[in-house]
Amino acid sequence: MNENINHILILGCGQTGLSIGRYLDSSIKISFYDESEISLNNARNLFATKEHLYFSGDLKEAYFDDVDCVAISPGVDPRHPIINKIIKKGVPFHNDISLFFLKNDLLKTKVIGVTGTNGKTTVCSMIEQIALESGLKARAVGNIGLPILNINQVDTLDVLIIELSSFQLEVINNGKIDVGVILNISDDHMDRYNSFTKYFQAKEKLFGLSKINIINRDDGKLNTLRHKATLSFGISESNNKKDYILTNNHSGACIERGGKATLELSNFRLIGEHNKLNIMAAIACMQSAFPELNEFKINNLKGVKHRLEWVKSKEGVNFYNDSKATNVNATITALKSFDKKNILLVAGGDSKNQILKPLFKYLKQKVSALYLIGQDAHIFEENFNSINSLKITNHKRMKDAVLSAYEDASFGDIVLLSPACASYDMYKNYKERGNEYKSIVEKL
Ligand code: UMA
Repeated sequence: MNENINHILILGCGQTGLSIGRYLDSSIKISFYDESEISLNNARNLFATKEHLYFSGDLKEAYFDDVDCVAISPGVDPRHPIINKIIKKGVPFHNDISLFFLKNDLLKTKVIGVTGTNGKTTVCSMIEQIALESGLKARAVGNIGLPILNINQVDTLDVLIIELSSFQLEVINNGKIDVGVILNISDDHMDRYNSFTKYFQAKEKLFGLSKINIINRDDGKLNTLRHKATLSFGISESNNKKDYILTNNHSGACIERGGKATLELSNFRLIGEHNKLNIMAAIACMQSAFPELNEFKINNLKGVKHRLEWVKSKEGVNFYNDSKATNVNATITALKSFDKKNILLVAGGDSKNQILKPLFKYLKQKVSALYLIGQDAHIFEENFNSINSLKITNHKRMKDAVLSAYEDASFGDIVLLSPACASYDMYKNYKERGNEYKSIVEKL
Protein backbone atom coordinates (compact mmCIF):
# COMPACT_ATOMS: atom_id res chain seq x y z
CA MET A 1 0.00 0.00 0.00
CA ASN A 2 1.52 3.32 -1.01
CA GLU A 3 -0.17 5.29 1.73
CA ASN A 4 1.02 4.56 5.21
CA ILE A 5 -2.02 2.96 6.79
CA ASN A 6 -1.73 1.51 10.27
CA HIS A 7 -5.34 1.57 11.43
CA ILE A 8 -8.31 1.70 9.08
CA LEU A 9 -12.02 2.02 9.85
CA ILE A 10 -14.27 0.22 7.38
CA LEU A 11 -17.77 1.72 7.23
CA GLY A 12 -20.34 -0.86 6.08
CA CYS A 13 -19.82 -4.62 6.16
CA GLY A 14 -21.63 -5.59 2.97
CA GLN A 15 -19.87 -6.95 -0.12
CA THR A 16 -17.57 -3.93 -0.37
CA GLY A 17 -16.56 -3.70 3.30
CA LEU A 18 -15.76 -7.39 3.52
CA SER A 19 -13.73 -7.28 0.29
CA ILE A 20 -11.65 -4.43 1.75
CA GLY A 21 -11.07 -6.35 4.99
CA ARG A 22 -9.84 -9.38 3.04
CA TYR A 23 -7.59 -7.27 0.82
CA LEU A 24 -5.68 -5.32 3.47
CA ASP A 25 -2.25 -6.42 4.67
CA SER A 26 -2.47 -8.50 7.82
CA SER A 27 -0.29 -5.96 9.65
CA ILE A 28 -3.02 -3.29 9.41
CA LYS A 29 -5.36 -2.93 12.37
CA ILE A 30 -9.00 -2.83 11.25
CA SER A 31 -12.09 -1.41 12.93
CA PHE A 32 -15.35 -2.54 11.36
CA TYR A 33 -18.55 -0.53 11.62
CA ASP A 34 -22.03 -1.47 10.48
CA GLU A 35 -25.25 -0.09 11.86
CA SER A 36 -26.66 -3.59 11.70
CA GLU A 37 -25.39 -6.15 14.20
CA ILE A 38 -26.28 -8.92 11.72
CA SER A 39 -23.96 -7.54 9.01
CA LEU A 40 -21.26 -6.86 11.58
CA ASN A 41 -21.38 -10.51 12.57
CA ASN A 42 -20.44 -11.46 9.01
CA ALA A 43 -17.22 -9.51 9.50
CA ARG A 44 -16.69 -11.02 12.97
CA ASN A 45 -17.02 -14.52 11.55
CA LEU A 46 -14.77 -13.81 8.60
CA PHE A 47 -11.97 -12.20 10.57
CA ALA A 48 -12.34 -14.23 13.77
CA THR A 49 -8.65 -15.02 14.03
CA LYS A 50 -7.61 -11.35 14.13
CA GLU A 51 -7.93 -8.92 17.00
CA HIS A 52 -9.99 -6.30 15.22
CA LEU A 53 -12.56 -3.88 16.64
CA TYR A 54 -16.28 -4.10 15.86
CA PHE A 55 -18.88 -1.36 16.27
CA SER A 56 -22.59 -1.30 15.48
CA GLY A 57 -25.63 0.91 16.16
CA ASP A 58 -25.40 4.68 15.65
CA LEU A 59 -22.13 5.97 14.29
CA LYS A 60 -20.00 7.69 16.98
CA GLU A 61 -17.04 10.00 16.65
CA ALA A 62 -15.10 7.79 19.06
CA TYR A 63 -15.00 5.02 16.44
CA PHE A 64 -12.60 7.20 14.44
CA ASP A 65 -10.09 7.63 17.31
CA ASP A 66 -6.57 6.63 16.35
CA VAL A 67 -7.73 5.81 12.79
CA ASP A 68 -5.47 7.07 9.96
CA CYS A 69 -7.69 6.04 7.04
CA VAL A 70 -11.40 5.41 6.48
CA ALA A 71 -12.80 3.06 3.85
CA ILE A 72 -16.42 3.82 3.06
CA SER A 73 -18.95 1.52 1.39
CA PRO A 74 -21.13 3.01 -1.36
CA GLY A 75 -24.32 2.63 0.66
CA VAL A 76 -22.97 4.77 3.51
CA ASP A 77 -23.66 8.45 2.94
CA PRO A 78 -20.53 10.60 3.35
CA ARG A 79 -22.78 13.55 4.25
CA HIS A 80 -23.50 11.96 7.65
CA PRO A 81 -22.64 14.75 10.16
CA ILE A 82 -19.96 12.72 11.94
CA ILE A 83 -18.36 11.53 8.69
CA ASN A 84 -18.43 15.09 7.43
CA LYS A 85 -16.59 16.24 10.55
CA ILE A 86 -13.92 13.55 10.13
CA ILE A 87 -13.45 14.42 6.44
CA LYS A 88 -12.95 18.08 7.45
CA LYS A 89 -10.23 17.00 9.88
CA GLY A 90 -8.32 15.75 6.83
CA VAL A 91 -8.42 12.00 7.54
CA PRO A 92 -8.06 10.27 4.14
CA PHE A 93 -11.23 8.61 2.85
CA HIS A 94 -11.11 5.77 0.37
CA ASN A 95 -13.38 3.16 -1.08
CA ASP A 96 -12.49 -0.24 -2.51
CA ILE A 97 -11.72 1.24 -5.95
CA SER A 98 -9.42 4.03 -4.77
CA LEU A 99 -7.63 1.56 -2.45
CA PHE A 100 -7.19 -0.73 -5.45
CA PHE A 101 -5.56 2.05 -7.48
CA LEU A 102 -3.17 2.92 -4.64
CA LYS A 103 -1.46 -0.41 -5.17
CA ASN A 104 -2.09 -1.24 -8.84
CA ASP A 105 -0.78 0.91 -11.66
CA LEU A 106 -1.97 -1.51 -14.38
CA LEU A 107 0.59 -0.49 -16.96
CA LYS A 108 -0.37 -3.27 -19.38
CA THR A 109 -4.07 -3.52 -18.63
CA LYS A 110 -6.52 -1.10 -20.22
CA VAL A 111 -9.12 0.23 -17.83
CA ILE A 112 -12.59 1.28 -18.98
CA GLY A 113 -14.86 3.13 -16.53
CA VAL A 114 -18.60 3.20 -17.19
CA THR A 115 -21.14 5.41 -15.47
CA GLY A 116 -24.60 6.84 -16.13
CA THR A 117 -27.99 6.61 -14.52
CA ASN A 118 -29.15 3.67 -16.60
CA GLY A 119 -27.55 0.99 -18.73
CA LYS A 120 -24.21 0.80 -16.86
CA THR A 121 -24.42 -2.90 -16.12
CA THR A 122 -25.58 -3.72 -19.66
CA VAL A 123 -22.75 -1.73 -21.27
CA CYS A 124 -20.12 -3.23 -18.94
CA SER A 125 -21.38 -6.69 -19.72
CA MET A 126 -21.39 -5.92 -23.48
CA ILE A 127 -17.80 -4.64 -23.34
CA GLU A 128 -16.74 -7.74 -21.42
CA GLN A 129 -18.44 -10.06 -23.90
CA ILE A 130 -17.07 -8.24 -26.96
CA ALA A 131 -13.55 -8.27 -25.49
CA LEU A 132 -13.74 -11.98 -24.69
CA GLU A 133 -15.04 -12.74 -28.19
CA SER A 134 -12.08 -10.79 -29.57
CA GLY A 135 -9.72 -13.10 -27.71
CA LEU A 136 -8.85 -10.61 -24.97
CA LYS A 137 -8.75 -11.37 -21.27
CA ALA A 138 -11.45 -9.19 -19.73
CA ARG A 139 -13.36 -8.77 -16.47
CA ALA A 140 -16.20 -6.46 -15.46
CA VAL A 141 -16.21 -5.39 -11.82
CA GLY A 142 -17.63 -2.75 -9.47
CA ASN A 143 -21.27 -1.77 -9.13
CA ILE A 144 -22.13 -4.65 -11.47
CA GLY A 145 -21.95 -6.79 -8.33
CA LEU A 146 -18.33 -7.92 -8.15
CA PRO A 147 -16.16 -5.76 -5.87
CA ILE A 148 -12.90 -4.89 -7.58
CA LEU A 149 -10.84 -6.23 -4.67
CA ASN A 150 -12.37 -9.69 -5.06
CA ILE A 151 -10.44 -10.46 -8.24
CA ASN A 152 -6.87 -11.71 -8.38
CA GLN A 153 -4.05 -11.07 -10.83
CA VAL A 154 -5.75 -8.10 -12.38
CA ASP A 155 -2.56 -7.12 -14.19
CA THR A 156 -2.78 -10.26 -16.34
CA LEU A 157 -6.00 -8.93 -17.88
CA ASP A 158 -6.01 -7.10 -21.20
CA VAL A 159 -8.96 -5.01 -20.09
CA LEU A 160 -10.61 -4.26 -16.77
CA ILE A 161 -14.09 -2.78 -17.02
CA ILE A 162 -15.34 -0.92 -13.94
CA GLU A 163 -19.00 -0.05 -13.47
CA LEU A 164 -18.99 3.10 -11.36
CA SER A 165 -21.99 4.39 -9.43
CA SER A 166 -22.23 7.99 -8.27
CA PHE A 167 -21.75 6.69 -4.71
CA GLN A 168 -18.43 5.19 -5.73
CA LEU A 169 -17.27 8.05 -7.94
CA GLU A 170 -17.79 10.68 -5.26
CA VAL A 171 -15.08 9.05 -3.11
CA ILE A 172 -12.50 8.33 -5.81
CA ASN A 173 -9.74 10.90 -6.36
CA ASN A 174 -7.03 8.67 -7.80
CA GLY A 175 -6.85 5.99 -10.45
CA LYS A 176 -5.77 5.14 -13.94
CA ILE A 177 -8.73 5.01 -16.26
CA ASP A 178 -7.93 4.88 -19.97
CA VAL A 179 -11.46 5.33 -21.26
CA GLY A 180 -14.45 6.76 -19.37
CA VAL A 181 -18.00 6.83 -20.67
CA ILE A 182 -21.06 8.66 -19.31
CA LEU A 183 -24.10 6.96 -20.81
CA ASN A 184 -26.90 9.29 -19.67
CA ILE A 185 -28.12 11.14 -16.62
CA SER A 186 -31.53 11.63 -15.08
CA ASP A 187 -32.98 12.00 -11.58
CA ASP A 188 -31.95 9.16 -9.32
CA HIS A 189 -30.92 8.71 -5.70
CA MET A 190 -32.58 12.01 -4.83
CA ASP A 191 -32.97 10.67 -1.28
CA ARG A 192 -29.18 10.77 -1.04
CA TYR A 193 -28.31 13.94 -2.97
CA ASN A 194 -29.68 17.35 -2.02
CA SER A 195 -29.97 18.33 -5.65
CA PHE A 196 -29.58 17.04 -9.18
CA THR A 197 -26.41 19.17 -9.45
CA LYS A 198 -24.74 17.20 -6.65
CA TYR A 199 -25.63 13.93 -8.36
CA PHE A 200 -24.37 15.30 -11.69
CA GLN A 201 -21.09 16.41 -10.07
CA ALA A 202 -20.50 12.87 -8.78
CA LYS A 203 -20.97 11.41 -12.27
CA GLU A 204 -18.88 14.15 -13.86
CA LYS A 205 -15.89 13.11 -11.75
CA LEU A 206 -15.26 10.24 -14.15
CA PHE A 207 -14.09 12.68 -16.82
CA GLY A 208 -11.48 14.06 -14.44
CA LEU A 209 -10.08 10.58 -13.93
CA SER A 210 -9.99 9.23 -17.50
CA LYS A 211 -7.76 9.97 -20.48
CA ILE A 212 -10.37 9.48 -23.20
CA ASN A 213 -13.86 10.73 -22.40
CA ILE A 214 -16.92 9.46 -24.24
CA ILE A 215 -20.38 10.97 -23.98
CA ASN A 216 -23.92 10.33 -25.20
CA ARG A 217 -24.54 13.44 -27.34
CA ASP A 218 -28.31 12.77 -27.46
CA ASP A 219 -28.72 13.36 -23.72
CA GLY A 220 -29.41 17.08 -23.34
CA LYS A 221 -28.59 16.99 -19.64
CA LEU A 222 -25.00 16.08 -20.53
CA ASN A 223 -24.57 19.09 -22.84
CA THR A 224 -22.48 21.00 -20.32
CA LEU A 225 -19.90 18.20 -20.47
CA ARG A 226 -19.58 18.18 -24.27
CA HIS A 227 -16.41 20.30 -24.19
CA LYS A 228 -14.70 17.72 -21.98
CA ALA A 229 -15.59 14.81 -24.26
CA THR A 230 -13.04 13.34 -26.67
CA LEU A 231 -15.80 11.77 -28.75
CA SER A 232 -19.50 10.98 -28.60
CA PHE A 233 -22.08 8.42 -29.62
CA GLY A 234 -25.74 8.90 -30.45
CA ILE A 235 -28.53 8.73 -32.99
CA SER A 236 -28.46 12.44 -33.85
CA GLU A 237 -26.18 13.75 -36.63
CA SER A 238 -22.59 14.68 -35.87
CA ASN A 239 -20.00 16.46 -37.98
CA ASN A 240 -17.11 15.10 -35.98
CA LYS A 241 -15.46 12.14 -37.74
CA LYS A 242 -14.45 10.64 -34.42
CA ASP A 243 -18.07 10.24 -33.33
CA TYR A 244 -20.20 7.14 -33.59
CA ILE A 245 -23.63 7.38 -35.19
CA LEU A 246 -26.49 4.98 -35.77
CA THR A 247 -27.64 4.76 -39.37
CA ASN A 248 -29.83 2.53 -41.46
CA ASN A 249 -28.36 0.98 -44.59
CA HIS A 250 -29.65 -1.69 -47.00
CA SER A 251 -29.17 -4.48 -44.42
CA GLY A 252 -30.70 -2.63 -41.47
CA ALA A 253 -29.28 -0.67 -38.54
CA CYS A 254 -25.57 -0.04 -38.51
CA ILE A 255 -23.03 1.75 -36.31
CA GLU A 256 -20.89 4.12 -38.38
CA ARG A 257 -17.85 6.22 -37.68
CA GLY A 258 -16.31 8.72 -40.09
CA GLY A 259 -18.66 7.54 -42.86
CA LYS A 260 -17.54 3.91 -42.48
CA ALA A 261 -19.60 1.03 -41.11
CA THR A 262 -18.11 -0.19 -37.85
CA LEU A 263 -20.72 -2.77 -37.01
CA GLU A 264 -23.84 -4.08 -38.75
CA LEU A 265 -26.60 -4.70 -36.23
CA SER A 266 -28.51 -7.28 -38.26
CA ASN A 267 -27.49 -10.00 -35.77
CA PHE A 268 -28.18 -7.85 -32.72
CA ARG A 269 -30.91 -9.55 -30.70
CA LEU A 270 -31.45 -7.32 -27.68
CA ILE A 271 -34.73 -5.41 -27.79
CA GLY A 272 -35.17 -1.64 -27.58
CA GLU A 273 -33.58 1.45 -29.10
CA HIS A 274 -31.67 2.01 -25.85
CA ASN A 275 -29.77 -1.22 -26.42
CA LYS A 276 -28.56 0.12 -29.78
CA LEU A 277 -27.15 3.10 -27.89
CA ASN A 278 -25.66 0.70 -25.35
CA ILE A 279 -23.87 -1.36 -27.99
CA MET A 280 -22.64 1.86 -29.61
CA ALA A 281 -21.19 2.99 -26.28
CA ALA A 282 -19.55 -0.41 -25.81
CA ILE A 283 -17.97 -0.35 -29.29
CA ALA A 284 -16.79 3.25 -28.77
CA CYS A 285 -15.08 2.22 -25.51
CA MET A 286 -13.47 -0.87 -27.01
CA GLN A 287 -12.13 0.96 -30.09
CA SER A 288 -10.82 3.80 -27.94
CA ALA A 289 -8.98 1.34 -25.69
CA PHE A 290 -7.84 -0.88 -28.59
CA PRO A 291 -7.64 1.28 -31.75
CA GLU A 292 -6.20 -1.65 -33.70
CA LEU A 293 -9.46 -3.60 -33.29
CA ASN A 294 -11.96 -3.06 -36.06
CA GLU A 295 -13.94 -6.26 -36.21
CA PHE A 296 -16.38 -7.09 -33.49
CA LYS A 297 -18.43 -10.22 -32.95
CA ILE A 298 -21.82 -9.75 -31.36
CA ASN A 299 -23.64 -12.89 -32.49
CA ASN A 300 -23.61 -14.42 -29.03
CA LEU A 301 -24.21 -11.22 -27.10
CA LYS A 302 -26.45 -11.90 -24.13
CA GLY A 303 -28.55 -9.46 -22.18
CA VAL A 304 -28.11 -8.89 -18.47
CA LYS A 305 -30.18 -10.70 -15.86
CA HIS A 306 -32.97 -8.56 -14.36
CA ARG A 307 -32.68 -6.07 -17.27
CA LEU A 308 -35.56 -6.60 -19.69
CA GLU A 309 -34.94 -10.30 -19.25
CA TRP A 310 -37.42 -12.49 -21.07
CA VAL A 311 -38.68 -15.10 -18.60
CA LYS A 312 -41.30 -17.18 -20.33
CA SER A 313 -44.29 -17.27 -22.62
CA LYS A 314 -47.51 -18.80 -21.36
CA GLU A 315 -50.67 -18.95 -23.46
CA GLY A 316 -49.30 -16.17 -25.66
CA VAL A 317 -48.46 -13.87 -22.73
CA ASN A 318 -44.79 -12.90 -22.55
CA PHE A 319 -43.28 -12.24 -19.13
CA TYR A 320 -40.26 -9.94 -18.71
CA ASN A 321 -38.18 -9.26 -15.62
CA ASP A 322 -36.76 -5.73 -15.43
CA SER A 323 -36.16 -5.66 -11.66
CA LYS A 324 -32.99 -3.62 -12.19
CA ALA A 325 -35.19 -0.68 -13.20
CA THR A 326 -34.81 1.06 -9.84
CA ASN A 327 -35.72 4.52 -11.16
CA VAL A 328 -38.36 6.19 -13.32
CA ASN A 329 -36.15 6.61 -16.36
CA ALA A 330 -35.22 2.93 -16.44
CA THR A 331 -38.91 2.01 -16.43
CA ILE A 332 -39.64 4.52 -19.21
CA THR A 333 -36.82 2.96 -21.23
CA ALA A 334 -38.37 -0.48 -20.71
CA LEU A 335 -41.84 0.71 -21.74
CA LYS A 336 -40.40 2.38 -24.85
CA SER A 337 -38.78 -0.92 -25.84
CA PHE A 338 -42.12 -2.56 -26.59
CA ASP A 339 -44.19 -1.60 -29.60
CA LYS A 340 -47.36 -2.99 -28.15
CA LYS A 341 -49.83 -1.01 -26.11
CA ASN A 342 -50.94 -3.88 -23.95
CA ILE A 343 -48.39 -4.00 -21.17
CA LEU A 344 -49.45 -5.11 -17.71
CA LEU A 345 -46.92 -3.48 -15.43
CA VAL A 346 -45.82 -4.58 -11.95
CA ALA A 347 -44.18 -1.61 -10.22
CA GLY A 348 -43.55 0.12 -6.91
CA GLY A 349 -41.25 -0.17 -3.90
CA ASP A 350 -39.10 2.56 -2.38
CA SER A 351 -39.50 5.52 -4.73
CA LYS A 352 -36.50 7.39 -3.25
CA ASN A 353 -38.29 10.78 -3.43
CA GLN A 354 -38.25 10.67 -7.22
CA ILE A 355 -40.76 12.65 -9.22
CA LEU A 356 -42.99 9.99 -10.77
CA LYS A 357 -44.86 12.24 -13.21
CA PRO A 358 -42.57 11.55 -16.23
CA LEU A 359 -44.07 8.03 -16.25
CA PHE A 360 -47.58 9.43 -16.88
CA LYS A 361 -47.32 9.70 -20.66
CA TYR A 362 -45.93 6.17 -21.05
CA LEU A 363 -48.44 4.58 -18.70
CA LYS A 364 -51.19 6.24 -20.69
CA GLN A 365 -49.74 5.16 -24.06
CA LYS A 366 -48.55 1.65 -23.36
CA VAL A 367 -49.91 0.22 -20.13
CA SER A 368 -53.39 -1.20 -19.60
CA ALA A 369 -53.00 -2.20 -15.95
CA LEU A 370 -50.68 -1.31 -13.10
CA TYR A 371 -50.11 -3.79 -10.25
CA LEU A 372 -48.52 -1.94 -7.35
CA ILE A 373 -46.33 -3.36 -4.61
CA GLY A 374 -44.23 -1.84 -1.83
CA GLN A 375 -44.20 1.07 0.59
CA ASP A 376 -44.81 3.83 -1.97
CA ALA A 377 -47.72 2.24 -3.84
CA HIS A 378 -49.97 5.08 -2.65
CA ILE A 379 -47.70 7.67 -4.32
CA PHE A 380 -48.10 5.87 -7.64
CA GLU A 381 -51.87 5.77 -7.13
CA GLU A 382 -52.02 9.52 -6.40
CA ASN A 383 -49.96 10.31 -9.50
CA PHE A 384 -51.73 8.06 -11.98
CA ASN A 385 -55.32 7.43 -10.90
CA SER A 386 -56.51 10.10 -13.34
CA ILE A 387 -55.55 7.89 -16.31
CA ASN A 388 -58.95 6.43 -17.22
CA SER A 389 -57.56 3.67 -19.43
CA LEU A 390 -55.33 2.40 -16.62
CA LYS A 391 -56.56 -0.17 -14.13
CA ILE A 392 -54.65 0.22 -10.85
CA THR A 393 -54.56 -2.37 -8.09
CA ASN A 394 -52.55 -2.67 -4.88
CA HIS A 395 -50.89 -5.86 -3.68
CA LYS A 396 -49.16 -6.88 -0.46
CA ARG A 397 -47.00 -9.53 -2.07
CA MET A 398 -45.27 -9.92 -5.43
CA LYS A 399 -47.11 -13.19 -5.88
CA ASP A 400 -50.54 -11.53 -5.68
CA ALA A 401 -49.47 -8.86 -8.18
CA VAL A 402 -48.15 -11.41 -10.69
CA LEU A 403 -51.15 -13.73 -10.35
CA SER A 404 -53.56 -10.83 -10.88
CA ALA A 405 -51.64 -9.68 -13.94
CA TYR A 406 -51.66 -13.21 -15.35
CA GLU A 407 -55.40 -13.50 -14.74
CA ASP A 408 -56.05 -10.20 -16.56
CA ALA A 409 -53.66 -10.84 -19.47
CA SER A 410 -54.81 -12.00 -22.90
CA PHE A 411 -52.96 -13.60 -25.80
CA GLY A 412 -50.26 -11.21 -27.10
CA ASP A 413 -49.99 -9.18 -23.87
CA ILE A 414 -46.80 -8.43 -22.00
CA VAL A 415 -46.45 -8.76 -18.23
CA LEU A 416 -43.52 -6.66 -17.17
CA LEU A 417 -41.87 -6.21 -13.76
CA SER A 418 -40.20 -2.81 -14.03
CA PRO A 419 -40.63 -1.20 -10.62
CA ALA A 420 -39.14 2.33 -11.09
CA CYS A 421 -38.17 1.96 -7.41
CA ALA A 422 -35.50 0.54 -5.15
CA SER A 423 -36.32 -2.82 -3.61
CA TYR A 424 -35.03 -2.36 -0.07
CA ASP A 425 -38.48 -1.95 1.52
CA MET A 426 -39.32 -5.59 0.64
CA TYR A 427 -36.12 -7.30 -0.48
CA LYS A 428 -32.38 -7.52 0.13
CA ASN A 429 -31.76 -6.11 -3.34
CA TYR A 430 -33.17 -5.94 -6.88
CA LYS A 431 -31.81 -9.41 -7.64
CA GLU A 432 -33.84 -10.99 -4.86
CA ARG A 433 -36.91 -9.10 -6.16
CA GLY A 434 -36.30 -10.26 -9.74
CA ASN A 435 -35.65 -13.83 -8.66
CA GLU A 436 -38.91 -13.95 -6.73
CA TYR A 437 -40.77 -12.61 -9.76
CA LYS A 438 -39.12 -15.18 -12.02
CA SER A 439 -39.83 -18.09 -9.69
CA ILE A 440 -43.53 -17.08 -9.49
CA VAL A 441 -43.71 -16.80 -13.29
CA GLU A 442 -41.90 -20.12 -13.80
CA LYS A 443 -44.56 -21.87 -11.70
CA LEU A 444 -47.53 -20.47 -13.65
N1 UMA B 1 -24.77 0.44 6.13
C1 UMA B 1 -24.54 1.10 7.32
N2 UMA B 1 -24.90 2.42 7.39
C2 UMA B 1 -25.47 3.09 6.36
C3 UMA B 1 -25.69 2.39 5.15
C4 UMA B 1 -25.34 1.06 5.06
O1 UMA B 1 -24.03 0.55 8.27
O2 UMA B 1 -25.76 4.28 6.48
C5 UMA B 1 -24.40 -0.98 6.05
C6 UMA B 1 -25.59 -1.90 5.85
O3 UMA B 1 -26.16 -2.29 7.09
C7 UMA B 1 -24.97 -3.09 5.13
C8 UMA B 1 -23.78 -2.48 4.40
O4 UMA B 1 -23.60 -1.15 4.89
O5 UMA B 1 -24.54 -4.09 6.00
C9 UMA B 1 -24.08 -2.46 2.94
O6 UMA B 1 -23.13 -1.72 2.24
P1 UMA B 1 -23.51 -1.15 0.81
O7 UMA B 1 -24.89 -0.62 0.84
O8 UMA B 1 -22.44 -0.24 0.38
O9 UMA B 1 -23.61 -2.47 -0.10
P2 UMA B 1 -22.52 -3.48 -0.65
O10 UMA B 1 -23.00 -4.84 -0.31
O11 UMA B 1 -21.14 -3.14 -0.28
O12 UMA B 1 -22.78 -3.29 -2.23
C10 UMA B 1 -22.20 -2.17 -2.89
C11 UMA B 1 -23.22 -1.54 -3.82
N3 UMA B 1 -24.37 -1.08 -3.07
C12 UMA B 1 -24.80 0.19 -3.12
O13 UMA B 1 -24.29 1.02 -3.82
C13 UMA B 1 -25.99 0.54 -2.28
C14 UMA B 1 -23.66 -2.54 -4.89
O14 UMA B 1 -24.48 -1.87 -5.82
C15 UMA B 1 -22.44 -3.05 -5.64
O15 UMA B 1 -22.85 -4.06 -6.55
C16 UMA B 1 -21.44 -3.61 -4.65
O16 UMA B 1 -21.10 -2.62 -3.65
C17 UMA B 1 -20.13 -4.02 -5.35
O17 UMA B 1 -19.46 -2.91 -5.87
C18 UMA B 1 -25.89 -2.16 -5.73
C19 UMA B 1 -26.68 -0.89 -5.95
O18 UMA B 1 -27.87 -0.88 -5.64
C20 UMA B 1 -26.26 -3.16 -6.79
N4 UMA B 1 -26.09 0.17 -6.50
C21 UMA B 1 -26.79 1.41 -6.75
C22 UMA B 1 -27.43 1.40 -8.12
O19 UMA B 1 -26.98 0.61 -9.00
O20 UMA B 1 -28.37 2.20 -8.35
C23 UMA B 1 -25.81 2.57 -6.70
